Amino acid sequence: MRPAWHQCVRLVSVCSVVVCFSGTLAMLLAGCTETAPSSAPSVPPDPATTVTIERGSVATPRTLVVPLGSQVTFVNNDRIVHEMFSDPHPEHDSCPEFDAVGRLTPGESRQTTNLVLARTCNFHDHINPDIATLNGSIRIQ
Ligand SMILES: [Cu+2]
Repeated sequence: MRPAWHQCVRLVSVCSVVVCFSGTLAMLLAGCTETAPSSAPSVPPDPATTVTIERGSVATPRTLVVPLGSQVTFVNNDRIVHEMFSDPHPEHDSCPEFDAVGRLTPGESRQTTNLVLARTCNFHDHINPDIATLNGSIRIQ
């Protein structure tokens, strides 16, 4: 027995409602993701606790004095990779907090973990350990 014409019409309209509904849902979801903030506004690094590398050397003061418990941000604004670690080279065991920085590709930045011991941490670029302008020290007090 052939389905009656009105049954086909009803089937088609049910299908269109489903398609329409899922389309609307997709649009709503897309709208939600588009209107949601893409990312929190980036906070510029605090110059008091930031070491910036540019054109093959540390561009900010190579000696910083930071408060106990703070973190130091290393920013690589150079065109080449740098690997920032604490002295001595190659053991890097004087200030393990610096292990969190390590390899920085151009444009990348990373923080030490919290510097919770009052002391002076000397650092260097593990790729260029003998380049004095890529060495520095952080006094934690
Ligand atoms: Cu090293």
